Amino acid sequence: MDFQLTKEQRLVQQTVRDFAEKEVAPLAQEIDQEGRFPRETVPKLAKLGLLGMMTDPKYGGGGVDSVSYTIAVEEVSKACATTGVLMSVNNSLVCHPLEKFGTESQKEQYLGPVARGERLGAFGLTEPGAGTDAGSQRSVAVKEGDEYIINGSKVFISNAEAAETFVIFVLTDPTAGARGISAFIVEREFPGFSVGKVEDKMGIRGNGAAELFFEDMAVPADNLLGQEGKGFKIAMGTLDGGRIGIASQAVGIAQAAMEESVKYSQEREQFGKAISKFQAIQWMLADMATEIAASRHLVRKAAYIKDSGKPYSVAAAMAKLMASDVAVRVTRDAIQVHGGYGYIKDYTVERLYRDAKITELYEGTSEVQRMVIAGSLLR
Ligand code: COS
Repeated sequence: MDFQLTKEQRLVQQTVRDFAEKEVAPLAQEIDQEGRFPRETVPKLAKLGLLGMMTDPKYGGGGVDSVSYTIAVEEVSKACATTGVLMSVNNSLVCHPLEKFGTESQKEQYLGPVARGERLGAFGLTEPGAGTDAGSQRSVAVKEGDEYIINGSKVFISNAEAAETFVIFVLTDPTAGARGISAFIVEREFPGFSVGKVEDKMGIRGNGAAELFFEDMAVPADNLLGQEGKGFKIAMGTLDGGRIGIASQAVGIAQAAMEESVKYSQEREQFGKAISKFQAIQWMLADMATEIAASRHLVRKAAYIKDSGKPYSVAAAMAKLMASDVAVRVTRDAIQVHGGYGYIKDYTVERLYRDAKITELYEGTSEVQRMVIAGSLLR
């Protein structure tokens, strides 16, 4: 067992850290305040190869391991959690299923442009009545000749505001429940496809989460991803990797909150000395550091298992459960360290606290992660 990063992984860490500090962090506050999608960052992420990191270089990807990917998502999220999830969605929820389940021609037509960042990706699973109960889809595809006609809608779709290529999940057999779900690749330009209201959210305010509408949208039968009826499994398998991305995002948010707290506690004086001299503050910082390190280990372990080709659903669920819980606790304590100043929008920890909360909700709530973990114990 080796806990050291490899030379390549350290290089990814340093390169992405430098990039995030220079290009991502300066926009974070504005993106949050204006709820603005960071469109100008997309080509920069693409140039550095951060939008298709694990994709085979044959399709324009970076071909790096999943551990390197967790490091990159952590670094970008530390600078701006909105940009972190933009990246995680493109890599984990779009490039991954296109590469794993796509035909050669689908990979050439769709994976390449998404992995190279020429077209941004989004993942459409959630519906108003199908959140945790992802099997209860209502959107329907009916086959007519060499097309499927799709009607329905999606909600809370990250990246939707700017994305051009979508992996969506709809019923091809409404009588078969979750086993009647199929995955399709659709493009923003398809007639009958539209993007609705962009949500005004508590945190990750610039990720362009919006509704999708499909009104008699004709999709070529060739755009079926995987087999008919296998959509639920494709979605669940994809979310396993997505959860590693979100867990990495949570670690990045928590790390940022800890670093802000260390800095502030050494600058802020009360009772004639820096508040870092008080044990109450020191203990909070010590707990932050310990819990972040534990989360990071779970995240990298899940990525390591994924890279080794073994099942990683449970490891991913554990990593997300713990890292998101820690992110919420650490950011809350970071506000405590900052006192009243932490409650003011001028201070980064105020945003971090709001950004952290979503990590307990999307790509499976903490309760879902517990269902996956408990399910593995009680089989
Ligand atoms: N990978 C591949 N296949 C999986 C899988 C995974 N991780 N998890 C389940 N499956 C398969 C099962 O093997 C089963 O296949 P069969 O039909 O051949 O038996 C099928 O999917 C149904 O499995 P199961 O009965 O365990 O699924 P449930 O409906 O009980 O799943 C939970 C329950 C809650 C775990 C699941 O619906 C879930 O993860 N929901 C949250 C969804 C989510 O994260 N939404 C947020 C989206 S934000 S983009």
